Amino acid sequence: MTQYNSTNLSESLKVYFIMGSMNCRKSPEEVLSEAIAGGITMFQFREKGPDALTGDAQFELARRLQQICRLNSVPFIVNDDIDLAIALDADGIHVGQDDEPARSIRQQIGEKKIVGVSAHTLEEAQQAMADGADYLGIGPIYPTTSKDDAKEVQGTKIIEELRDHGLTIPLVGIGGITLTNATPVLTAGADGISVISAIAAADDISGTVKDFVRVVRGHILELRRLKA
Ligand code: TZP
Ligand code: MG
Repeated sequence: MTQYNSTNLSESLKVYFIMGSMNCRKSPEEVLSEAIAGGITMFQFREKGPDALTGDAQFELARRLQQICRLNSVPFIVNDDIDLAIALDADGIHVGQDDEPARSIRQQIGEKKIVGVSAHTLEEAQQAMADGADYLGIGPIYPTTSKDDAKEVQGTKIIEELRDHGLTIPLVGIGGITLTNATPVLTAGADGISVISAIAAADDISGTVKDFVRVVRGHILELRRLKA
């Protein structure tokens, strides 16, 4: 079984695609396959909101998407639902501040799985780390229409603040991230970006992901150049 550590997790977070059926304009299987062809580094199944599938339909879709991820060695993360994550033997789970506490999630899912936690303040970030989070999702960085109950827009400052306080845990920015505003998220100190609509709703999904990969790799090269 793959063992996750902060180095390979940082790599997996580079272009982290999140979606459920309600985010897709064609079949979720097609959307995911095209996103994988473009080079996404991790996937989160987030089936949420009034139009979300439930019950068996949700379970079967999750299983099909997990299968696509497995065939392509892309880590498969489940949003919120610990029972689904355990039933599927998913690679990990992502929870928010209103979900079951991360400490209890970690106890149920075990040490070998990835646990991601959404945090909006330094205190929430420190608590998540104390509870056993492997990575943090920070946002919304920019305005988003993909989350009904999104908190106030934070900008990239919150990421800088976390890094200034010495937090080295892998983290991604989330919320309204596009090809044109992704670089400041990375410059602020994020390991990667997580994206729903800019990928799921793109006309050319694989081409858009390739462009995101290029932006992230370009930033890494720039960091190396500055350090040299
Ligand atoms: N959490 C904070 S913002 C957000 C989530 C799940 C939605 C991000 O979606 P998009 O379409 O990339 O703005
Ligand atoms: Mg949640």
